[in-house]
Amino acid sequence: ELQYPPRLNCVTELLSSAATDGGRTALCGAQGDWTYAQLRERVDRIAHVLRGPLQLEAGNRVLLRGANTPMMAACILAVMKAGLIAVPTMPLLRARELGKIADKAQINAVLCADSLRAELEAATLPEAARARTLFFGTDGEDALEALMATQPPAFEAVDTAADDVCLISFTSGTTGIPKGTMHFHRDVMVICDCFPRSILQSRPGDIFIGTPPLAFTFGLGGLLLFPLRVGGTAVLLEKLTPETLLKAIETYRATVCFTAPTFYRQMAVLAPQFDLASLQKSVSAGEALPLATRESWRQATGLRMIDGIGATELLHIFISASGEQIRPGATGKPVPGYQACILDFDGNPVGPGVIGRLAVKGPTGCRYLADDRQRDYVLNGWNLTGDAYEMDADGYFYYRSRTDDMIISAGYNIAGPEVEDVLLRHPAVAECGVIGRPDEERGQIVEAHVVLRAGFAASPELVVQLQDFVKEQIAPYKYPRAVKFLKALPRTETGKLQRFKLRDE
Ligand code: 3SK
Repeated sequence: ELQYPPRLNCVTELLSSAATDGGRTALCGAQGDWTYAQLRERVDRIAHVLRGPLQLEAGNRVLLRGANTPMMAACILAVMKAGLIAVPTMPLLRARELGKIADKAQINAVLCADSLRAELEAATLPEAARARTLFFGTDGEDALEALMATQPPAFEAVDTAADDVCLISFTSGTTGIPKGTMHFHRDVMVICDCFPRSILQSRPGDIFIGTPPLAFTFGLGGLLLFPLRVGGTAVLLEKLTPETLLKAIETYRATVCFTAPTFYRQMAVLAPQFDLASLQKSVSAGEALPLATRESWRQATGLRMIDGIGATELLHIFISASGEQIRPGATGKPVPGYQACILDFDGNPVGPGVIGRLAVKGPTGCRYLADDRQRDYVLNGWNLTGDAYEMDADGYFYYRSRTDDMIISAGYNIAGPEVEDVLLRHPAVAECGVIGRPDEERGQIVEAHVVLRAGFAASPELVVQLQDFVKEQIAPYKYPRAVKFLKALPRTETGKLQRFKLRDE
């Protein structure tokens, strides 16, 4: 049972848990480790800066910019502890995109890593927020650290209601038009008490590591909130590659890894060069996990991947499975606390074996900030995630495609990810994205966009080989009639394939 008091500040809960004695390591970063006592003190000093020198008031919104570092984590927590609303933004966003978010979220202040200063300075921000902008990782006159040093080391958390907004998380989804999703203090606790307890079974000794940015709720949960909730340790590193992530797992003796299938695919190839004995759990989310990737990761590490589907709108993962419950090919079952079903396009539930729209209900849900798209996302209390799924008779959910990614070719329904999964098994294919291309004769044809592994070159012969390879393994009508070779696939910062960009080519 998830029950929280009506007055609740999530940061008080996360940082004062009995499990977190002050001497334990809370965060590790490239510049060193922070104990829980050090984290609490830094959070408190930042909270004082926000409410003192910056004169922010309860409910004000603070734009946050930074890569995954302990200081970025402390800023997010401080904003919430001070009764303000955190608006974390993806590090790679450009000035134009930042300006849109700042405007939509009506921000009142900014805390920004000095390394991201140039793009922030080029963005159009409300005047009052510009005047209340501080940078961290610098000793200039607008340095956050300098002001922190002048503030008291302890801050009493602002007495917030459980359903006060503490986070506005932006998602561009795969379409590119950003939406702000609002989350309460209670929602933060809910996600810490659902997936990590029932699926991950996190423990105080766990050391969490991974790639998703803290500005993406997948990363915020997996690499900050979940570790703190159990008194564990979070390793926050910037600019990780598959190779440096493997190295970091070895160095920090990480036990839990959060990243996306693209990373696991490349890590599986390199894994034998590293000592990964500490690793016990590997969580994949952010996009669909191809069976081929699940298998190669298991072969390389012996670990069964914990797949999951989440959404920025619902804050974190709501369908998943671990251990003996894992059924290869399926994402899993609703995480305890959530319900899921499949609806047809008229909104009626369909039974097992029928592909339809995934609908989810639970303790978190979509609340867009001033956005008409709320009407499309929530139907009779069910959140429509935009994914086409199928459920089996045992209640397992199988990803088929995004609802608008289903390819209909000569009357056949073809799920692009199924074709991608086959192509990924071909030795020449490193990455691929499959879309439907309009076609006069067939309505649509299957078109594959392929990134080749090193040592393979594009050729008409290879196209035929790939087509035959698909025809041998799945129904021949699913083979890609068109194959294009690319150097890289267009992806969002969170790793999701931007199929609309492939379609627009
Ligand atoms: O995109 C996802 O699948 C996801 C997973 C976990 C948390 C948040 C998101 C958006």
